[in-house]
Amino acid sequence: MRITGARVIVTSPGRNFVTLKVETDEGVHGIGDGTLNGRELAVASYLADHVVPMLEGRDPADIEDTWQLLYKGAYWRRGPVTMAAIAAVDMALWDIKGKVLGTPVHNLLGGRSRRGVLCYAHASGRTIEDTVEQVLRLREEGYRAIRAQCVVPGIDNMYGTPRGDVSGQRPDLPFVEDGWASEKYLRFAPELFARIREAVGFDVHLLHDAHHRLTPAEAGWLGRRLEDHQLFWLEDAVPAELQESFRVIRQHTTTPLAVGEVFNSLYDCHQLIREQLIDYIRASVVHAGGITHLRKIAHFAEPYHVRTGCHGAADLSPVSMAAALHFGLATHNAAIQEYGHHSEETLEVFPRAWSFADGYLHPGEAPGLGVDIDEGLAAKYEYQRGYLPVSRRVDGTVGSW
Ligand code: GCO
Ligand code: MG
Repeated sequence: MRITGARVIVTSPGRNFVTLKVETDEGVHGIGDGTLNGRELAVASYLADHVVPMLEGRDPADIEDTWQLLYKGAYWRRGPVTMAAIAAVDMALWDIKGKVLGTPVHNLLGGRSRRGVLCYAHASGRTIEDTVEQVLRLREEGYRAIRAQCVVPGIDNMYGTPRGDVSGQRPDLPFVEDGWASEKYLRFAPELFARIREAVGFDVHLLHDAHHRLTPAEAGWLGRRLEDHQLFWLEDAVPAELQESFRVIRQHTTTPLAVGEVFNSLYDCHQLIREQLIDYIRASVVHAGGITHLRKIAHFAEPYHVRTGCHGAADLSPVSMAAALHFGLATHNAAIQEYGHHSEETLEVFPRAWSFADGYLHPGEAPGLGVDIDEGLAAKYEYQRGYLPVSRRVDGTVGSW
């Protein structure tokens, strides 16, 4: 069996997605996600201009060898663009292998470790009351784990919350600018979780994302004050380029720590894992080199009591979600999966076997990844240039969004 070609499909059903479709001489095809939010066309070009010519004529069964060829063969290593491109190929090859063998990808990864993959949904409010109400509604819908984010009084626009008044935003910029003031947030967040716990009690997991904006000392302070509210995790408390900064946080709190959605490889997190500085690694199947590399991260983490909680915001396509769920069903130390809901238009472009029931996601039993792309429909949604927001502190300096 040989790969005859591969095509990059860029579509924007509400937001941009980059999909690779790999075709073979036996008529079987596989698909993979290579979406990098805000920098999509860099991956599309990396794939079309540099990777696709290397795939033609190869046996799609040799997944590990193809991975090594694309990783080591480029000489230039790692980074989100490279690793998302490799991931797209990797997912497509696992998809093909499953289809050829007539079995779901999770069966190729060792079979089922659990009944379904625990997932968390997002509650995001402008006020504490609003956020509490959303948590209650999501619990009613069957979610057993819920991430809660709320606008902090005095910081009108910030990550993870509904946008407020943006009339003051500069019209000459293609991106929006959010604000930030750590001291306001630090006083507010413990109050938010106290009020949520009062309303829902302790029979639901609560999560929170600080989105890289604190210093280690601030994160330790916050983690300690959240301990009584028993969070499932505090995510991205500090930017993690400096892995040793998590030592400081660890010394001050036992609130479980999660990090890694912007990581691309095991080399970004080996110290965090080896020194047990975190509890959950959030690397995703698309931004960390596909199923092949994500498994290596998970296996490395297992003896250190670190479990996975893969990034799954809505800017990772339904193809990524399928791959993450096969990985999550099979991998023993996969703890939870983020479930950022896709728009109806997106779900129509990507017909899929995966589903949600009673707090758990399941990849389904279809051969391969169990997800496809409707190319006719995809062609109707043209690429739209888009940027992530930028965050500025009170004095105007750029911070981490
Ligand atoms: C999360 C993430 C996302 C990212 C987004 C960037 O926890 O889901 O923080 O919301 O910000 O995926 O493209
Ligand atoms: Mg996050």
